[in-house]
Amino acid sequence: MHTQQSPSPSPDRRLSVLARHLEPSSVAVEGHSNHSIVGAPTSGNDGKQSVFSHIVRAPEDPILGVTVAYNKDTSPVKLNLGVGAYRTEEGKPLVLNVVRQAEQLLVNDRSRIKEYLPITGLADFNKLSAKLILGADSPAIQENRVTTVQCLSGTGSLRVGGEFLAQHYHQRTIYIPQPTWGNHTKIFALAGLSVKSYRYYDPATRGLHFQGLLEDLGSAPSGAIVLLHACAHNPTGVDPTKDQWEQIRRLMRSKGLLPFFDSAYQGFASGSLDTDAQSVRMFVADGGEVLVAQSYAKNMGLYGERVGALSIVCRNADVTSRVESQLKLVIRPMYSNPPIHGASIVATILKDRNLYHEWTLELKAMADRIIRMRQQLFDALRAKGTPGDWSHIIKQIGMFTFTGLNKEQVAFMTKEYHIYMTSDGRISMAGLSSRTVPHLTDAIHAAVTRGR
Ligand code: PGU
Repeated sequence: MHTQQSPSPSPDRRLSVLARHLEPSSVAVEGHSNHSIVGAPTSGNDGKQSVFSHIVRAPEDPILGVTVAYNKDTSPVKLNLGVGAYRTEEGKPLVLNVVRQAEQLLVNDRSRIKEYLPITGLADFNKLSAKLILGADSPAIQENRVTTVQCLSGTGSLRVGGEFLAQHYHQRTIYIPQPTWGNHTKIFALAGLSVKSYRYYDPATRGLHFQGLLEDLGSAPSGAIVLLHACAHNPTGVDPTKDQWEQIRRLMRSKGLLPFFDSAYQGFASGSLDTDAQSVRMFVADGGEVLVAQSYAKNMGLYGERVGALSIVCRNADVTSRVESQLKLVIRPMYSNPPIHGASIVATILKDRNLYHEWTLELKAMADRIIRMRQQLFDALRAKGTPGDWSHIIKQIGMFTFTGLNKEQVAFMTKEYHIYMTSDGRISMAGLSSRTVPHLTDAIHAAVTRGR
């Protein structure tokens, strides 16, 4: 056994230990006798079957699997409209200018260290994230009624919130919209909640099924949790109007339903951070309790940095601090504490007036490019005389258009035109550019006129 005083093994000895491990005839490990390991079911050289041989191959993820298939395609005209990730007019991923600037500041700051963050994450980041979604002058923040914990992007924030509710909330049923982002069902089911759905989208009108929504939430058991997309509903691109939000709020509060907002696209729907946070702020303004999961994947382009936050707005400061103490117990055995880099980027941008302003301009530019793509695709389909009413392309908002194309039409477009999208007919408008609109138009036209 090594003690702190003992010298580390010489390079030679480490090499010979490594060589012994790699040698097929020997599986002995220092300090262990050979026969305790030879013949164990996990040994690799005894001709026995793998202990995992019963495992069946899992299907690819319905969204991320689209990129896997796209990457395998060698066609020069291939187009990935699957994953919701922003691309420039040249079809390239974008690192925001403000993010580059913030990273430079962080690198230059020699006082920065790499110690563990607290379980709840970077304190500045948490405070600024709560302000971003709830509003700088939010009374809930001033009254210390909000606890915010830094989590692994939107997904991690939803999962931590789900685990917390499954452990501590009396009503373990969550209602999610039909349809919704595919991962919601799995996140909440695995967190230990029972997942039910409420009507949201009406394929006939390609709009909100408002009546169905009110009926389904109206008959949900008192206290049930309701997952709401704060803005830019994924995959439909259909959001309630302000009036409709107000009716939803009143119904939910009258029945004691607990709102859990998923805010993955703040700033992407309208181009304004405040406008896109309106739904959340309406629910917080009435003094009631709310959960919000925030993601910086899209609006700061920090996808792979995995930066997000879970905020829980409670009735009073005392409950809030007890809730936070329990959130720490949820997080600690999952991943101990969150990573420091991405949250530092966000905090640097949010606390600097100039960087913040520049961010809002870059965000608006991304949102505007998506809106231009909507108009261009709509115009191109009209010009081509493609059968159908395509006005939903310009009416829907956010990253996606829910085209109405069916599974077979999607498969046809992938096979014949190398255009990749999720099988529900959702296309990421952020993946489109003026250059690729004609190709997509041809494909949609061919798909809908096939067999006519
Ligand atoms: N919530 C919604 C509504 C989302 O659309 C997404 C991402 C998330 C949460 C999670 O995002 P984080 O990256 O964890 O912050 N949806 C995208 C990205 C791909 C995926 O499925 O994760 C999409 O294409 O639907």
